[in-house]
Amino acid sequence: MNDSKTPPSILDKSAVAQVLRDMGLLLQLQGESGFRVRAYDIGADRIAGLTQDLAAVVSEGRLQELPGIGPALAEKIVELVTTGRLTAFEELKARFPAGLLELMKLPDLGPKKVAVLWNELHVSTVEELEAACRDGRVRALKGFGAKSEAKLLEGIALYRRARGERKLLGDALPVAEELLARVKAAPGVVRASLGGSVRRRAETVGDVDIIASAPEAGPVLDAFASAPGVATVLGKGDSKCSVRLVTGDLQVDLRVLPDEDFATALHHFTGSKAHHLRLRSRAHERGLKISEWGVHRDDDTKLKVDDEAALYRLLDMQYVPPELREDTGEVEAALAGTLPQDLVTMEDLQGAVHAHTTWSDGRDSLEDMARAAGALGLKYLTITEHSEAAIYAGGLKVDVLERQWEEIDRVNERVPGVRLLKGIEVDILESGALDYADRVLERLEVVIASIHVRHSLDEEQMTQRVLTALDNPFLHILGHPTGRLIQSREPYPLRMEAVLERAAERGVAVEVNGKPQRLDLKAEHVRRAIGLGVKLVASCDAHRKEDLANLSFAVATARRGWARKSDILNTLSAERFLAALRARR
Ligand code: DGT
Ligand code: CA
Ligand code: CA
Ligand code: ZN
Repeated sequence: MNDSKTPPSILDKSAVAQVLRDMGLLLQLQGESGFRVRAYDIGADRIAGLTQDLAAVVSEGRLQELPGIGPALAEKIVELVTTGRLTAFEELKARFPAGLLELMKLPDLGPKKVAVLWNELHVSTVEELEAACRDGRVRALKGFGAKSEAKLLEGIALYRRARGERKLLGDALPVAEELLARVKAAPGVVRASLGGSVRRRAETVGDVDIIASAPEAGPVLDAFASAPGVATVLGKGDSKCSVRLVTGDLQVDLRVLPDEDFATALHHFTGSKAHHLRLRSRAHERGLKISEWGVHRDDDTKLKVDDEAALYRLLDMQYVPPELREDTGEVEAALAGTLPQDLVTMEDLQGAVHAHTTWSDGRDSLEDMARAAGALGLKYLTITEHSEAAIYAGGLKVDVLERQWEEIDRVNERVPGVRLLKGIEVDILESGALDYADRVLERLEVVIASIHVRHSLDEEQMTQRVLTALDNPFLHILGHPTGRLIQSREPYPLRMEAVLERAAERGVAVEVNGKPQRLDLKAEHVRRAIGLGVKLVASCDAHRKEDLANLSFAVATARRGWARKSDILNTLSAERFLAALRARR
């Protein structure tokens, strides 16, 4: 399939609201109060709470219909949405040290106190405040005391913990790609790429790394530092620049080098460190030295390395794709020549699995989902609503399900080129039985079974529950097998080995769910599943059109688990996909 998706805007609703709030804070720092300050706060609340699409409201000129938004504020919001920046905000920001805005976000600190800290102690960063509290310099100030020093230190710790949280790949990657596009368009840029954990498609990322080559770094760094969506420039040198974005509080590091150093720098800054360590000792054995600065012989002559493939050739090993560079056996395999070279790609997918529509808890209609799938170049989409027991998610009673089949037939006639397959995501009940009778299940083309409730069984009960479900002869695909939600819910206790063995035995496929919070199976389990001969599907778990893009995260996770095209059933045509599902043992 082709990968044509509309680029997300750098400034979403929450980012626009954030700029308005910051604007209010800076005005207060400047000594203003009253109506003008409040207008920004009210505006921020309105935008943050908007249920409609902000870009649409702006383009249709309907901003001023929102209560509390007058002409002056509307003009500023239009500027933000259409250009990604706000001149008035930039000008105001330039009057104060950059760190003051950040200080005002600490618990217990507002504009008044920050103004005192700045005027009296020249404290303008979190680090300087921390030092001032530790030295007991803050307690002497008017409006502060020994107690407030202790409280501020606590607040700093809290703030750092929240900030230190890693971001989901699904949140970071679209923003990273947008910035990468800006870097590529900067003056003189020859090559540019994402690096680091984002390029390796890790589940979560600490920060985003971008590597670019250009004859001169300065203009590229300038363009980057002033890109829309940049909240703070954290540091800028001759060849690198770090910024924090408005969206999601994300840090992005850019490095710019001469083009002859691009390949080795990209390789270095892609990591992982563990993978590098292994390569360095391999290089050492061959009289070579690999570092951030390139590949050198023992006598310090520098070797010409045009691209990453050339680097691996120098080490006399197979090329290792970024997603596999984690030192989990890829180095050994690449040395032995056994690393799979045909990992699954987005282009290999012919269909998308696991989609919900307005018939259960999805946002878009059957027809809209079909058209969106077609626009992505997909040939089929499996419609899998929730089953009856999933009352919380609008689960379908059997007569409603039958009516949906009629509607699917109509949509399939109306929308050429894409076939909706009739499926269900049936709940696995506590007993391991499925939520519909066999005589219902046998009439469906695609049966996914998932656990959605009763997560708190112990490992043995949970394992038995899933094994029982796998024994159902009408089940085709096991959905999000561990139930984890990254950073918010642990996987339920499950003997994965037993589950995967049973899936292999029964010929049940297992889902690689591409929803960024799930990524379930995870890469390690994908690899084990393949080892046991289990077939997989790359799924989007879509609840709206945009979620079809989740497929790319399913593919990334599958690749991280070393999956080839032949391991993923939805690389087949619709007919062959259905035949593969039916081939139960
Ligand atoms: P993250 O940002 O925590 O999700 O993970 P990475 O892998 O993106 O790490 P990051 O951003 O600190 O550094 C990017 C890459 O740069 C990293 O994957 C490997 C390389 N690198 C950074 N620091 C070191 C180091 O001290 N030693 C080595 N060998 N490589 C490093
Ligand atoms: Ca990084
Ligand atoms: Ca970094
Ligand atoms: Zn679902």
